[in-house]
Amino acid sequence: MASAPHTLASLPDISKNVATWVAEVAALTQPERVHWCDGSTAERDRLREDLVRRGELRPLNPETFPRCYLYRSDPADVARVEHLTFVCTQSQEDAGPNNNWLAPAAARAQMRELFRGCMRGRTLYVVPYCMGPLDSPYARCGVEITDSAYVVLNMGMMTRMGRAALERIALDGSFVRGLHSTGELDPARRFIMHYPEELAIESFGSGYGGNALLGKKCHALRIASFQARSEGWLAEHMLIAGLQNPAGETHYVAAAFPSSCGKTNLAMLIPPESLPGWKVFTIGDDIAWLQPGDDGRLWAINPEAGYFGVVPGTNRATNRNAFDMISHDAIFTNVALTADNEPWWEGRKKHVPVTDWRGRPYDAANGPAAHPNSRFTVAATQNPSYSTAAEDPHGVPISALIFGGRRRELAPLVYEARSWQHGVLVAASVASETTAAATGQVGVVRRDPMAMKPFTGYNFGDYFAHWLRMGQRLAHAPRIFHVNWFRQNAAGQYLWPGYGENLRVLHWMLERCAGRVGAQDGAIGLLPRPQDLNVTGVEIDPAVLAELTSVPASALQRELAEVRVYLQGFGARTPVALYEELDQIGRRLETQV
Ligand code: SAT
Ligand code: MN
Repeated sequence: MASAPHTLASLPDISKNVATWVAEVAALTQPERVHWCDGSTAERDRLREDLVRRGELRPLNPETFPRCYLYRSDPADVARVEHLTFVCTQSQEDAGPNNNWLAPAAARAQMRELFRGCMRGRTLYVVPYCMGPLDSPYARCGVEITDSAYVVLNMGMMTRMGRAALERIALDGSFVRGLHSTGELDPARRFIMHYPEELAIESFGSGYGGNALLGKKCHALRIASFQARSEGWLAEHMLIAGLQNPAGETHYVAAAFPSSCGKTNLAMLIPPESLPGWKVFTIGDDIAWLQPGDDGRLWAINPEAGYFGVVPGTNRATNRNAFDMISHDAIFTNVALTADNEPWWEGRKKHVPVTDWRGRPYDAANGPAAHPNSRFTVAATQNPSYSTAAEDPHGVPISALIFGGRRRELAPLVYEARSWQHGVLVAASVASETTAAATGQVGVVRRDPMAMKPFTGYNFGDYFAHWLRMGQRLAHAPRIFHVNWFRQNAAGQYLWPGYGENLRVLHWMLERCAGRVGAQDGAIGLLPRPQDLNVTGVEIDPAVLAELTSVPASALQRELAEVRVYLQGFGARTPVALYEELDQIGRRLETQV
């Protein structure tokens, strides 16, 4: 077995720790060779060529989709597997009812047997990566060991990967240890374990997305949220965008929606022609690390360097920026193919599919041509609305935090929380219909506090308390809003046009932050009055607008009762302040009815 990395001699002690760990893992997993990734283009090209030669990666039409590739995952490995994802803290209470739990020693023992000899005949890749700008005090590093070249290619686009990250690790003195093997892709032998107290992750049996690209959900959310609690910051499932109004003022917002609810679209929104002078800049589309600044404001960095976005539905009308950025240098996972060897997905207007995502001749009877959770991977710098503020080591100051979900009923288009404390209740009460981003039934409403249900690495009761404490540390806390782009009428039609028109809602929020626009006091929170929303240039019936900004009292009453029961599920760890907020809304509701 070739092992000693050529870089080792020149590296300080901490990297020798990396090398010791790599040697231990290699002894257990028995790879044929060990490759330390340097993150160079030459390395990337070689990995790509290898995968193409082995038939695992397929080059797409070089004229229309230059340097784009198709990857087909195992048909039983197409989404995150929440029921096989565990948080292994010493005490079960610390993981909370929001996580599956196993005792760390038991989980380690079980994983050890799965990993034993699993890389025989394969290459072990050592992938050092940095989450956040390399020179940011808020960035954190990790090393992922994986036997998947596809994972290496994706990590190379999604993170700052390679030699520079290893140098940063030497400065930091610590790193998150992530061990990943695709194993035999047997769903019965698939586990994603997190050991937040040891800053470690072990993932076996999946090669897909958040199960396998360990920098993303495993590190930047589950492990980081745990670290953030003890260090006094927040790791959140949020896009970050800069909004420039026609007067030239730019404000930054961070918004949390569950997977596959439009974060990527909002982060790179294109203002409609009827809203001239507006510009939207993207800082990030999925994860935000938020730190209180010396100035009392909340500052955000995007720990990622690329996007792993949902492909279906992307076209020139819905998201021209996304459509343009995925037309070159992209990896497509589980999309269909046209006769011209172009990628195809539901919602792509041009062409027709001839081969489905599994590689079979396309037949509508088999379901959609592209998998509903098919994804693109691209470097963030390919986005036409990419902002270089994403590279600012201190991040950007946040004016508004936005929460939302996919809800047919109840939740109005937008409302504002009365205070930080009320906002924490609003965020903790988020519920959304499930999507194809995780395996399981699609379209059932479930509670998804802060859109972090699958991603908080500790007890939600403690998490809510941490959020409340963070507010106390912010002299100029962002305002908190809730949105719902997905409200439907009785006939099942969407009431709000969505996409670019969502900027009208963001406009109201920014005007609220500036104290320039009014609101009406509703039991649920502060709602725009019809005259407060800028609807010039969009066709929307005043009656529909009234419906969108109203909340049926009986439904809200039911919701309050459900939220109370949900919060009680975290026992004594739920902060009393959240019940006080619930009581207050209940009282307002009574006096209103
Ligand atoms: O599979 S991922 O977790 O990377 C994507 C998502 O669910 O948001
Ligand atoms: Mn996500």
